[in-house]
Amino acid sequence: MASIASTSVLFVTLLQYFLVIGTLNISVCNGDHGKKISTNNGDQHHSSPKHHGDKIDDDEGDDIHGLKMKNFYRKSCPNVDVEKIVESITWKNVGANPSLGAKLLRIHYHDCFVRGCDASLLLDPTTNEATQVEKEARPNLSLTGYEVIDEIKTRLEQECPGTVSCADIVALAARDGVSFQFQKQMWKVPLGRRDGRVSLASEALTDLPSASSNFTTLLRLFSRKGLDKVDLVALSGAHTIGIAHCGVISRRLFNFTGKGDTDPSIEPAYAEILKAKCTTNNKPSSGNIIEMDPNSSIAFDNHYYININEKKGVFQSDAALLTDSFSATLVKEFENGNAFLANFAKSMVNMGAMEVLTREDQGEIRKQCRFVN
Ligand code: HEM
Ligand SMILES: *[C@@H]1O[C@H](CO)[C@@H](O)[C@H](O)[C@H]1NC(C)=O
Ligand SMILES: *[C@@H]1O[C@H](CO)[C@@H](O)[C@H](O)[C@H]1NC(C)=O
Ligand SMILES: *[C@@H]1O[C@H](CO)[C@@H](O)[C@H](O)[C@H]1NC(C)=O
Ligand SMILES: CC(=O)N[C@H]1CO[C@H](CO)[C@@H](O)[C@@H]1O
Repeated sequence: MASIASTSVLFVTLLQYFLVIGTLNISVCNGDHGKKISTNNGDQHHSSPKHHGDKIDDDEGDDIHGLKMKNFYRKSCPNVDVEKIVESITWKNVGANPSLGAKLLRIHYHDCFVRGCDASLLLDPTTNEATQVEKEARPNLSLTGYEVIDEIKTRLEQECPGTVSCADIVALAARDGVSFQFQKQMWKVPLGRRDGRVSLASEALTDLPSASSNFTTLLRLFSRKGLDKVDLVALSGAHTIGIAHCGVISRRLFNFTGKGDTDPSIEPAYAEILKAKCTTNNKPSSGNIIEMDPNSSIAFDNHYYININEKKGVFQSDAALLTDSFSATLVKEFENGNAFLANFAKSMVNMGAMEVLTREDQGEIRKQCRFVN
């Protein structure tokens, strides 16, 4: 299994290489990092294909999937610093409630994996809807943080009505939520996403991996979206912040093979800590919560990888990163905080460009993030 997967990753990497050489101007799905990993902090410039036109125009940053690296809203929303507004509202909220950073990051991930980063996740169910929307899908029920997106949107509608998409706001707020603790932007967010008009719960169930996914399944679901093994390992590092509900791991802790047992791949003493936290009155209690990265669930750092190597990954999907040899090498590599942050930044740009709507004839700019126009 693993060797088929790595062969296909290599193949995709080679294919991209020839595309870039061939046309010099094609945006590739996942940057150029392929099997290389970056060790310099935060610099993702060398990862995006450069323009080779002879005109020099600062409106034209590097493009990725039709998104603009620079100045996307400069003409449509003149004299307004869109990014600054998103940042200040996000930082105000995250400053008051540090757990929101994780919520905003997870919203962006869920949005992007289902129909691309088009804010479809934000749509509320309407009364005459026959089918459920993404928000109602089981994996999404514990997402919150939508109010922060609404606050940003309301403010931007006052500044420049009908201009800044909810999908761009989600991508920026995810970056700014993570960036708050560093007090600087941890990566550049290419802009120009448009908002989708469709949201289906059924797609959230098929496109999002589950906490019990094995490596083959994780890689299959990431590859389908144009993300590779480096992206998978780097983005999983998002679990360095935030919480999980005990319900998600109760089988793993209390009934792994149906015989009242615990997943033997969890370090035994840590398994006891988790079981204690996930129990109330001597009974498994699925509503309890645990920190994903014990004692460090607010700090965006390399602890996730140290935990995994100590067999203290919370989900099977986290532990699974050790079951593929290349992935296991990366887990070791990302114990270095700078290597992690640099690769996380790149992979967030890749994830944020998945299946985006960018042409005028695609999607719309919503007036309210919870409803289509
Ligand atoms: C690799 C496959 C992934 C799986 C199977 C997975 C699964 C989960 C699950 C089950 C939870 C717990 C939700 C709860 O109980 O409330 C969670 C939380 C979280 N996930 Fe993931 N996730 C994955 C990848 C990602 C990615 C790529 C990101 C972002 C880049 C991300 C960001 C987060 C964050 C920040 C939280 C904490 C949310 C909070 O504190 O409320 N996850 N994830
Ligand atoms: C991974 O999980 C899938 C889906 O549950 C299953 O079909 C497959 O056999 C598993 N692969 C391995 C290597 O365990
Ligand atoms: C454990 O799993 C088995 C098999 O799925 C099931 O029959 C049993 O009821 C479960 N036990 C508990 C306590 O949930
Ligand atoms: C977290 O902190 C508590 C209290 O300081 C300590 O007892 C516990 O061992 C720590 N947990 C981990 C996993 O480091
Ligand atoms: C509140 C709630 O129902 N949360 C569910 C979210 O999804 C996970 C896994 O898909 C369930 O185990 C939770 O119970």
